[in-house]
Amino acid sequence: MLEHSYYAALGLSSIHEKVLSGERLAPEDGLKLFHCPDITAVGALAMHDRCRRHAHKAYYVVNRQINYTNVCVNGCTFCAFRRDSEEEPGAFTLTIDDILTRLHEAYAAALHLDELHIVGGCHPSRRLAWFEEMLHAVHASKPNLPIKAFTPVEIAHFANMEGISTLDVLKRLQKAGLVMMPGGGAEIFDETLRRQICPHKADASTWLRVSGEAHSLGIVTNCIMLFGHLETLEQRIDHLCRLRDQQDKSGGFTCFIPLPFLTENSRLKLPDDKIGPQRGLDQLKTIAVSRLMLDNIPHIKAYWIMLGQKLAPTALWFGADDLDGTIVEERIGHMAGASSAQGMTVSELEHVIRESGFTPVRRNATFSTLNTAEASQ
Ligand code: V47
Repeated sequence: MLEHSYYAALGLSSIHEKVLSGERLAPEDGLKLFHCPDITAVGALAMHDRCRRHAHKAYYVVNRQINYTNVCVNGCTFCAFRRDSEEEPGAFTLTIDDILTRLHEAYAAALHLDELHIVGGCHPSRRLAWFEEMLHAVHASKPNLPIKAFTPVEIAHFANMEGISTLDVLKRLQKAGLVMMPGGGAEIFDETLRRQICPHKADASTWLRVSGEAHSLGIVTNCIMLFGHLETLEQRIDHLCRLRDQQDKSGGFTCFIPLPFLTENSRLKLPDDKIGPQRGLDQLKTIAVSRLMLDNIPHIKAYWIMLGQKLAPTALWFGADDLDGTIVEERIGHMAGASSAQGMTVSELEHVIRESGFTPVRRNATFSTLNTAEASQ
């Protein structure tokens, strides 16, 4: 940990003291950290916090992602994955058999999954009964496999389609086998910016309310922030503080995932000063500030698909403690130009974690740690 005098010279004296004593940072502290040009000073604070929680452990999960459709009514400007209708080139919608086939292929390839991650676009006609049937079918096929599915945005969409409450949707899906929800759709909470990049998507208060409802039922969830587009640093801090406030109330966020915006094939065009090689530093700093601001969320994920396979392990030194997983097939990032692989093997993940100076820890969807013998049952 760097010397107090070093932080004093950077004008970060009180932040340094707060981090050492475990005191909560104020929004202005987060902004100061963002404005600090010395990335190693910010990173060392985040590393201190991360080591206090997780020592030198770095988590990964043996998982498979499945996107059931990319047809979506929301029309978000940043999204290269979505198609507005079934007729548009590149549109796809899977059947339950397609999903089961992908699941069985994973096991046939000797991948003993500890998480099945299922999300999709907000399809205009697929009804809640189909999703219940799909969860039942997956659960019947692999009863011990934790299913992490549907963002708060999808839950709000199902509720609108059925004319029922989001709480009732959650109860029905939980009964059908849902144990955990991913954090997508949060994007950036600021209302003005949301009107620009995702005007038809569930709004910030709905996203937060649905997350809280899930927590009240015992469904743990994740949360994301999409950054590196048109947002200001103040809007990033506002986003983190809204998540922190929600977590104070409902307590069920397990992991925060800062997602850097990938620009290829996106209708959202960025000004030149927003794109460039400096984005790597901004991504590391955002991970570090997130670790320091979100004192009540246990895990910070460096999602290797979006960050890239070089920056994600580097982020373990900047406050992140999780790399996500084997994935197998990824579409949202790759349709937006991600240059990472489609998946990584367990030995690749463990190797990169070890080579980066950390101890690999295998976990399941809800972050229970597994020993290797238990994991491969
Ligand atoms: O909400 C869409 C993002 C998210 C782009 O909970 C983009 O464990 C970058 O939430 N560039 C969906 N990002 C993915 C997601 C996720 C992924 C992995 C793990 C978990 C988890 C959640 O993807 C969307 C949006 O923010 N996204 N387009 C893009 N062009």
